[in-house]
Amino acid sequence: MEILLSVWEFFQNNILTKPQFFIGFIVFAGYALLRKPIYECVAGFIKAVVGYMILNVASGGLVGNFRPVLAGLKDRFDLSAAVIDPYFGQAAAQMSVENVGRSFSMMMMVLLIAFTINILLVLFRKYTKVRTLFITGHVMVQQSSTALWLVIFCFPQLQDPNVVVMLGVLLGTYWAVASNLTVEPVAKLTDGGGFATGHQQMVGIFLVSKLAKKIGNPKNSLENLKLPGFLSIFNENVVATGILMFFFFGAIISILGPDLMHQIDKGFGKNQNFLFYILEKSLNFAVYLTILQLGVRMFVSELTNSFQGISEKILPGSVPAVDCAATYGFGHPNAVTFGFLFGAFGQFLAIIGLIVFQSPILIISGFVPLFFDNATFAVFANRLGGIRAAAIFPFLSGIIQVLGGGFAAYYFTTGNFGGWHGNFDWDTVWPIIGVIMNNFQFVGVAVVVLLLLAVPQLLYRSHKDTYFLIAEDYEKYKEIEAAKQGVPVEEVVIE
Ligand code: ASC
Repeated sequence: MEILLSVWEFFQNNILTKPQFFIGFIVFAGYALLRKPIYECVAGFIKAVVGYMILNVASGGLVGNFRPVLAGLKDRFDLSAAVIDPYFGQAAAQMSVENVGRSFSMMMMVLLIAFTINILLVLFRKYTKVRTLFITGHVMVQQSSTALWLVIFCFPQLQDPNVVVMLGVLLGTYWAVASNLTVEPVAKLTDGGGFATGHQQMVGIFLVSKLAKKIGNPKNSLENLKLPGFLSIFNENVVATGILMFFFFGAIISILGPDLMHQIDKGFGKNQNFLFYILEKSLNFAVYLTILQLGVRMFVSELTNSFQGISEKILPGSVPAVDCAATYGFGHPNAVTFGFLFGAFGQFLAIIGLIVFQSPILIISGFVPLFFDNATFAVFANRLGGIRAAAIFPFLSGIIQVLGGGFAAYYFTTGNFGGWHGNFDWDTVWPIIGVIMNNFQFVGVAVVVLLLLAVPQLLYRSHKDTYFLIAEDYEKYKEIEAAKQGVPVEEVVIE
């Protein structure tokens, strides 16, 4: 047991929580299983690791650059507010756990059990209908932390080992089932890209992909937008992002003022002009988005080529579920910015609502949910329902994030420690799970797990003939759809 634990600890510290190595080793193993020569396995490992590290530079840059700006609003107005962001949420969850005298290190065992449950659900996919393995390590850590507090909050008397086992089963089932919901949307977006999303808004992606068609028309997408006259400069992603962010962050940074910015941002040089500081900061957004796309392209192509080895030999028919940013390279580049801005409108409107209606808790936008959830929704919505859907869904999501996150921060009391997880699924699905657990205790947990397990069964029933095929052989899937539509494969319409 001791040895097992230290092996797991090593794995967790060096590989699982460093997704670049996790994905790198998966690529290496995948190529090895495909019997590629060793030098190709090594080359694949390096390209995947470097690609992922480039993605990390970009998402870390975005988060590091813009999170303090939003959180600065809290200091500026001296608010006691909870920031809805997974980094703040993780810290608040840890403080909550320790505040009631419990050990936060349980989180490590929760991860182990949850990951094992996910593997088992994929191994028995014939019965469970689960096709996806969630491998986004840093997100798994954040989610284990928040969920650990939820369980301790709902079951204060429960002994540590029972907490760990119960939560491991619950969380592992959520990872498997929710990422499985993204298989069809991601396959269609990426034209059989060979991956799914394993992140923080998986149920949201499913909802958007089901509803987008009803709200808009894919023909009126950002790709087909022809802007007249000077507006045509917005067709170029770097220009559009640069200008929009200049006004967006310009407004917020001006409200915060140069003095506060000097305090919260060491990158703001003493002799730098305020306007040029704002310009540099806003244009950084376009810089990171460009880097992000480069990194994504690199690791995604390695991962999808090599994962065939894993899905042929070890976990038959499985698909890796990875960071939401992996989808950005397959949508219109402006969709990402679009989603962020409309999400921000929704969040700001909802925050004003909290103030006007004197909510017992106040919320400050966190950058991670605001950007990564809503950008993701816009990428899917634009493809399936055009610009209209790409505006409406992030806007609605922004409102839901604030109201759901506000409720959760209040009900589960993490607001007292300044934060809540804040990503879409954690403002919707998880608060509901938490309330059910709190009211119905063990019966509630059992009902939630059973309901979750029923989801892939229902999905399977809705298209039995292509359910596994869409993940295993997208070309074959397209042929079948084309035959159904009575058209050649080149003309098949995949909705
Ligand atoms: C998260 C989180 C991040 C970002 C990143 C997006 O939820 O913790 O750092 O989103 O994964 O690429």
